[in-house]
Amino acid sequence: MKTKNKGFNTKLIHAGAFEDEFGSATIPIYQTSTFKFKSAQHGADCFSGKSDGYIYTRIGNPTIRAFEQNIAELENGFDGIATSSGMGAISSVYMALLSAGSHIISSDAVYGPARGVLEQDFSRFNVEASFVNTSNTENILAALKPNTSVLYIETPANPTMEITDIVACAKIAKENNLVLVVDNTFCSPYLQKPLDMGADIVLHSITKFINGHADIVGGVIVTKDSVLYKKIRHSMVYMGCNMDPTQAFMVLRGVRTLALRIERAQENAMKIANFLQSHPKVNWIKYPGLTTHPQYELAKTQMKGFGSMMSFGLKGGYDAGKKLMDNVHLALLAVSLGGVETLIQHPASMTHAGVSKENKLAAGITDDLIRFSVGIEDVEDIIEDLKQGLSII
Ligand code: LCS
Repeated sequence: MKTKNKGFNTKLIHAGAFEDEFGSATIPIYQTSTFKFKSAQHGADCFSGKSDGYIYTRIGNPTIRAFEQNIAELENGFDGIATSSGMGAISSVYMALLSAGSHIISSDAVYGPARGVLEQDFSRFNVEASFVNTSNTENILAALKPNTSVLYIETPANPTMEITDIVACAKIAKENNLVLVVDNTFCSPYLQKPLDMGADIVLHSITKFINGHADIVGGVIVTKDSVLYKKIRHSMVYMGCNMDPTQAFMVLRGVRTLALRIERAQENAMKIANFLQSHPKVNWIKYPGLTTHPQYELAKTQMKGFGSMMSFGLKGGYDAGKKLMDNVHLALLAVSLGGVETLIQHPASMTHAGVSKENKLAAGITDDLIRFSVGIEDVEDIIEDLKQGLSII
């Protein structure tokens, strides 16, 4: 069913719907590596593009295609490219857009490996990267070089919760002939639609909110047009960053409840943020829904809601944080985020351990920063868990 003019919840359920001869209500898992051609001519037509039949699962597969079409409609984009992981999506985009001698400007507080792959790997191919605090767009203008071709932002950023103005970035990108890429993992298209705000490419770790159940790793890219789509699909297919049909089936199941899960989690998050903000042992807290967040006004305009991610520091610094992490019993001490279960982790020693200490500090990833991903449990139980954990410190 085409759902282009339908509401978001209808799109969640019906976009990318699939018809088969049995009238299956859900999309079957086409767990096959290859597809039989009807004839030699049909095979040749599939390869030349005259026929749109499936060839080989790294190139395309009906279950994966259903997810790609679903997410493209959710993001109001041209088309989707599903990948093995969020890093598969990021690497495919970098590979498609960057060449020897080109320069990329990126938010300094991005998911650690999204920065690490530029610093440690693409640098070997003479790709230059500058990492700046993009929440102040003046820093982007100051970092521009004649060879800058890509502006890459993550908003809210992992784990600092810094928010970058997507509309302002789109204007800079347009004026300077840059491709604007937005990692929308922390929001999902339910809360933020970067393509509608002028971005060229949006990508996700679907491991997080889009799948939402902490049971698969995956990624996706949605482009605003066919030129970028073809370029990135080529990189994804040639580098072998494809999704597997079972991953696609799982995420199609997970995405149906995206709006319900996010509504519930962000309602919980607001209450937890208020609890932490007034707790005597909490030194600082960064949640976009609190007026104390430096970009609270911007969050209100570019996000439909404030989401369920937050970071905070305790008065006792890292040692107190460690004690809290060892003494919460409901929240799982685990990396990842955006699932139905509440998670707690320490970025400096975990997700961002690969970023140098100096770069971590410059990006605001302090040693005392604790990241909290609020789930959909009963909020009283999450607060009770934090309360007893904090009382031990
Ligand atoms: N983008 C963001 C904003 C992320 O948080 C992550 C993973 C990725 C991309 C990469 O996605 P993946 O390849 O893992 O699917 N973030 C993680 C985190 O904060 N903890 O564990 C993984």
